[in-house]
Amino acid sequence: MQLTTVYYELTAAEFNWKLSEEKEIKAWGFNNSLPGPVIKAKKGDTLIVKVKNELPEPTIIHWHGIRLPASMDGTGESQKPIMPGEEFIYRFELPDAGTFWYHSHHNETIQMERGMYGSLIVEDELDPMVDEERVFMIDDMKLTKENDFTRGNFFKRWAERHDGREGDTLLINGKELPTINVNAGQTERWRFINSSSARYFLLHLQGRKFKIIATDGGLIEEPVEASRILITPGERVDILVGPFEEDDQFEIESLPYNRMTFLKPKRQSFAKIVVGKQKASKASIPAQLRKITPLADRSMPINRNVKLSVGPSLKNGIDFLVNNEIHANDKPVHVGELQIWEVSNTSMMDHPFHLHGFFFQVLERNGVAPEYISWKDTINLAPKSKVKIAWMPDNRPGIWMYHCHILEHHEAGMMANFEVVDPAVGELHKGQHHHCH
Ligand SMILES: [Cu+2]
Repeated sequence: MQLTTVYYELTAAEFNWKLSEEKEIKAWGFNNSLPGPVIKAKKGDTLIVKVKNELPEPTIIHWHGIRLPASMDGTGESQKPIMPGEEFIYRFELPDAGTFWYHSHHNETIQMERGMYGSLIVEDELDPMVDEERVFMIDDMKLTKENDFTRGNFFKRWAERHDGREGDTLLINGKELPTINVNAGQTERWRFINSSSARYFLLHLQGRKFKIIATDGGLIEEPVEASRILITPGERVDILVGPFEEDDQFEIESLPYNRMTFLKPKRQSFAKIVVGKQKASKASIPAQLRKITPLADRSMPINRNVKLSVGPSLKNGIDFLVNNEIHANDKPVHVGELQIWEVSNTSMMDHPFHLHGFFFQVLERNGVAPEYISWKDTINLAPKSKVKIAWMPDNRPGIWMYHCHILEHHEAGMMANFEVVDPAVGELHKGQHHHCH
């Protein structure tokens, strides 16, 4: 396969965006589009993205799910914010195929709510042949009557900090309840990305069966038939749908999911699908999509505990904690040393745990092996639950992080930084330092 360099320019700015005929907002986003442009490349390509900041405040872009060098991860720990009027060039290889995304990682509760995200699709020769591919970025906005983002009084802000910000303006690809036309007789690949601040999206096609074929880190081993699947903030799921019958109509909806907040779970519609004329299919879906080698055995001992909790706080009323700290620093890990972590949630609400820069495999959830093996970077933790995960720190030393992907919880402290250390390089630095003196 020919490896190439793929170049994009993203300009972050404020612009007017129509969510529907009635609703227009002052969006913040990329290239005057919400979501930003779909970035497309092939596995193994080098991606170069020049980001220009024309917003009135600094920003940083995170490449969610990409196994890139720490210096390109786009967090406040790995780079200086891109100031208004400035540019930054991100450059990294794309080692994995799959459904990824980019989004602001600076003042996220404001910048992402206003639309600073887009998809990054990495294709592969292994991808099953389908008739059509679509990317669906799920979001919601909490807007005032004037269609702005004002946050409201102290109590509303407190509830938002506790629950995460959810609104009644439901979006697929930046549009409110769009109609999507498809053809009968076709097999399509739909790539779902949950880019909302806090909304749990329990995907349902009004009962129509679909096949799950990929998670955060690309294809799973075999298609898995389902009629619903939970996609939490940050997660991605690719499904195969169809073939549908001519004149069929249904909605892409989210079933009620109770994540134990003040907000009441509801069944909600995101888009309307209208099936048109029959078309011949060229789809070819192998029984085995790929092979995934297990990283670890279920019985291997845990070498780190990460506890997510919610506790009272004198200063903030309530704190969102990692190992009893807000904005925590966790111990370093060494390159090449297999990590077996137990992530537990001792709180009474759900949290989606996201690890930057590395994929993990779930070994157990509450002591039970998962239904199928997959690569993940974001995983939900229901109240009073735990997952045992395995991941391998490869040779990409630097400062990394993990956090709850409910943006308000992240902001309120449910995050930790940790260093990936290459012991050999560490030694080398010491030697050089000594030599200088
Ligand atoms: Cu959380």
